[in-house]
Amino acid sequence: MTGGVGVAVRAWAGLDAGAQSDSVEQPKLTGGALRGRAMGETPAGGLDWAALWDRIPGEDAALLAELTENKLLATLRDRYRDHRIYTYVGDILIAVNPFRDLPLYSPEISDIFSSRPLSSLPPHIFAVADRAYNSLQGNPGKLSRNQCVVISGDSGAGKTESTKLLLKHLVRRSRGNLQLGQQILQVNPLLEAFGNAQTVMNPNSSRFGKYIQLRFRDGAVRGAKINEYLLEKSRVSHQDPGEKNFHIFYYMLGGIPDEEKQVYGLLQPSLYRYIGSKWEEATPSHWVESYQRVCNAMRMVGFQEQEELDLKVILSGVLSLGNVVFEPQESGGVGVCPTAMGWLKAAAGQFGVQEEELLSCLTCTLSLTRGESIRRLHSQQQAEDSRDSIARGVYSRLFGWIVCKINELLAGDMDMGKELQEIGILDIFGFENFSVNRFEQLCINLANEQLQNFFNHHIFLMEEQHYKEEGMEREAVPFSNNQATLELFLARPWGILSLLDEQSSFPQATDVSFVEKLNSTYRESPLYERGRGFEPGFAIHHYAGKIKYSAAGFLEKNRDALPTNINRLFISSETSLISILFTVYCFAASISRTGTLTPQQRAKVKVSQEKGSSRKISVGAQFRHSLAVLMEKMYLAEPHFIRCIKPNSQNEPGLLETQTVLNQLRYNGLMETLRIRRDGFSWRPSVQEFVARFGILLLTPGAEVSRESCKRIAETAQLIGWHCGKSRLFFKYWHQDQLQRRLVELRDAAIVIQKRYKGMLCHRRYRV
Ligand code: AOV
Ligand code: MG
Repeated sequence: MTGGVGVAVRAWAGLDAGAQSDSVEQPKLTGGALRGRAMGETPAGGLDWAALWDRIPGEDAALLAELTENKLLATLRDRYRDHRIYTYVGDILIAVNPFRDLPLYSPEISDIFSSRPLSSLPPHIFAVADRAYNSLQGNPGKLSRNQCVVISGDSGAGKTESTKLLLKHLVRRSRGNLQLGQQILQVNPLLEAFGNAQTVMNPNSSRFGKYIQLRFRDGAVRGAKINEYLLEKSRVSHQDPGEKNFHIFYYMLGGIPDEEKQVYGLLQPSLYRYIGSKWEEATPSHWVESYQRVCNAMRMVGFQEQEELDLKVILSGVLSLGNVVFEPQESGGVGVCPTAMGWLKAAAGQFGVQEEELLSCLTCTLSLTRGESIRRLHSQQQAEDSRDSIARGVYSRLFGWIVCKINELLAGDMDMGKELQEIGILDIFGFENFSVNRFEQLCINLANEQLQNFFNHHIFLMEEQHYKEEGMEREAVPFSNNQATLELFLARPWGILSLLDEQSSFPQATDVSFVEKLNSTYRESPLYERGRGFEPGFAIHHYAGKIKYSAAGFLEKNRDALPTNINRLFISSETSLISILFTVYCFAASISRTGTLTPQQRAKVKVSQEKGSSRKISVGAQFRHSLAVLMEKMYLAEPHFIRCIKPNSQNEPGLLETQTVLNQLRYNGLMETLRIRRDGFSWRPSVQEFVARFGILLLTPGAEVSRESCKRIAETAQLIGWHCGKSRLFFKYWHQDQLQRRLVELRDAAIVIQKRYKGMLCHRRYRV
């Protein structure tokens, strides 16, 4: 153990240094270090946990003497073996998933990262949060750049856990409105219950992406906002082998007492097709607890009693609807009818609509041509597709509504007109490669492609561009640029999403004609491969490897059409939440502000729905738009990167598979990052930004914004090896910590002087 920090950590975290002499092979912990997650596994090996705080070489891989892939891998492996899961590559944090609880995240440890120079502490996720927080603090009265933390990595690599840890530290660090801080942390069970599910890669996989914006004023959290992306709603009606539906269904079925189930019209779990055999495999004991946690979170978020009731009834309705199965009309009649009316009756009751009207939406399409109403009867397949699309539509609107309610709660006092500073945290679904990859995987992998591009832009391209602009001669570091792949997806009018939209707008187009269009358009592209033996399908060379996509269902999912008249039917539902959910569709903007609609808005929506005047945007186009908005926000912010690594594909603690990790290091471009972080200047503030933040070190009020001032500031902080460009300064990543340390020293000195001065005044007054 080196120095006072280790001792302090040992004491504050409740770690007993004498654990080695104890025959129990567990760390001795008090306080909150191990609280919170039930991993089922306890740390073993008679470890001296406090030694995790020793500073050892290798914690910044950019400083390794030998810069090879093997050396980086060996460093990560050695550190992982010793439970040192965090390693820096310059200012980028690599986090290798421990798949077990480690005593690294207690409030006391959080306080250490808030109060000590980060350069004196080992790599840690709290350090990243702290750096982002410090960078928000400009000179008093001046707003500094917004910050964003970008967390990337494969599915199950630890992004969502990392997000929670960042939030935990930031909330504690900012010491703003305590209640709001707690609420920010407590909404998570609600989000995860509705948005996460078990997949073959991760038992708690996020099936939506989120960008959490924490908003600050004067260093205190004043509000938060969650933006959600692309909930994988197809999971409601279909799950591949080894996968489950969204957690909430299991929590509800396992957690609601039998007598209460009647209120919602819930029956035996195994009866439901959308749950079906997945029920038997599962152990429902912890679902009772999870259900309670979700209910508590709903109350905390401020759901009215009626809303909570409606929500559960609607979820039950989704399950009932899933059981409506069709067969051809008896006695050779045309069209289809349900095999049994019971489930239809139940669903109609739960959705608060007339049974006949719901049936009509499922079994036929009504259209208005030249004032004449035309009725087209559905085939069995069409009726079942309509059923599933209604179930998915209801569920995804419910999820959107929950996020709106959460945002209402967390809005805090953000609307008081004053500008706020922001730290955004991006946690999206990780790169996915299943045995069958569908439209959802294409969107998820496109989002990851976009993130990789953002990373490349900041780490490689911007560095190069700044050197050029500022007249500095430096050799560019070659890296694998994925711009062409991104264009293959997003270019207009020939990118995959545009071609998908084009095909989706032709009523007679099919998934096969879509693939034919792709085959002919990308005949020459090295990034595209025709499907061989898995028609209709195709393969794309992503930055993380080649992925084969099955095109089955692409057009339908992109169109995302609900049966005609379902909007009208649901808007007039007696279950008021259903009515809200389908009204929101037209008034997304207003609802996100208020969570509900005024009677006038409702009436307006009803008219526009009846006229059929609401224009439908495809799922692909919506996703492209929300990605673009997100990227715009992120490009304006100062980024901090966390690369999560999955050490093995079995989610086992203590096991690091060389090839699995090596692949991730390769396609994340970490070797190139290492090189550029060693040789380059990763922090490149403008002269204005720099003087605004550190001018105070000159101890003269209103330091002049000039290169001269910058040089004096750097001298004061004794920085070595930095460069002064024409309008920008070029620093090594550690210089920022050095400067920050000087600021803290100055602040501490000022506090001491202030106290002495006050003491002198009191003393004098006493004497008078
Ligand atoms: P992901 O967010 O990257 O996957 P998660 O954050 O859900 O991955 O992590 C997967 C599992 O790894 C968690 O449920 C924990 O059991 C474990 N884990 C991750 N980080 C830690 C940590 N710091 N300490 C202890 N256990 C951890 V996905 O959402 O599937 O892309 O879509
Ligand atoms: Mg996740």
